[in-house]
Amino acid sequence: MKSLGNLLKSIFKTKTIDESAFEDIEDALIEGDVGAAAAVAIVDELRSVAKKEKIADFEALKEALYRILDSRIKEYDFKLNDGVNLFLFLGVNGVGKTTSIAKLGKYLQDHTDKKVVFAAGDTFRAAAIEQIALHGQRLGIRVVNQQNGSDPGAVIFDAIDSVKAKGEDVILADTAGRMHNKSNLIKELQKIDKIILNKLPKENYKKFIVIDATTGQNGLSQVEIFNEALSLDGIILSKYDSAAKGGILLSISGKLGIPVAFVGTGEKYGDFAPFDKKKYLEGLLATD
Ligand SMILES: Nc1nc2c(ncn2[C@@H]2O[C@H](COP(=O)(O)OP(=O)(O)O)[C@@H](O)[C@H]2O)c(=O)[nH]1
Ligand SMILES: [Mg+2]
Repeated sequence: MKSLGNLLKSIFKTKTIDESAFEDIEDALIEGDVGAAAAVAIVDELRSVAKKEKIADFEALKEALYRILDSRIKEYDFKLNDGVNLFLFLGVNGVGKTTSIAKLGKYLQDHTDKKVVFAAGDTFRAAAIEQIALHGQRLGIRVVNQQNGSDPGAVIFDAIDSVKAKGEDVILADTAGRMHNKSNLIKELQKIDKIILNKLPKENYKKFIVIDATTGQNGLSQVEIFNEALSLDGIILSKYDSAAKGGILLSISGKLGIPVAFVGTGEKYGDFAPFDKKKYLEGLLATD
């Protein structure tokens, strides 16, 4: 499979800057997982910039494209406030929520002096509670949990109370990505949201959605559903290793304006870093 950069390179090599070049750039963006709607909007903008700036060579056109992509995506400004901070992890089953919680826990251990606690809010499957408990054990992070099938809102409620009582700082709260049906899941999540808002100041509570970079345009509809129900604060892109094309961030961030917070690039705790827009865009447009 060709990267977006390589697709563009082959267009630039064989074409002059004309309408058919713009159409091919649009196709290349769609191929790179940017999504049809975003690709059309990006190329419309590119066309008008090229006209306005009288761009005549592909180097300048690529630079203009970079600027347009840059304006369509935002970095999340990760910071911790005084008092208890809670990050709620959302996303469909299997995208990498629990793994990302473990990675962010490790990241905070390495980069801050804050005390982190995991809340095992995915009570839908017994295995999910065991999985987060195991991460907690490995990392030396306290895990608040109840038995399988218990109310996830109650788990998070307990976590907030105990973290306040112990003077700890950060709660990373897991959720189930699946219920008996979608409207149940959304209702459950909205209940959790209310519980948290009753116990913490709004600015100390952030909602992160995890999306799997390998699922392509599906990611956009996942984010739309969760964002409508809960108004998301940030995106975590998982599995941005291997064959992932990554253009999905441009369709999500461009359409919904949600900033990107972290990127996961493997199964190890250290395969995780704050989203670096420059590095991401350079990677997206890189050629070999
Ligand atoms: N290669 C790779 N695998 C990942 C990454 N994040 C999660 N995974 C794997 O994806 C699978 C599902 O992850 P999990 O955290 O259980 O997903 P959840 O259902 O959303 O909690 C596991 O096998 C993880 O090891 C990543 O960044 N890269
Ligand atoms: Mg999980």
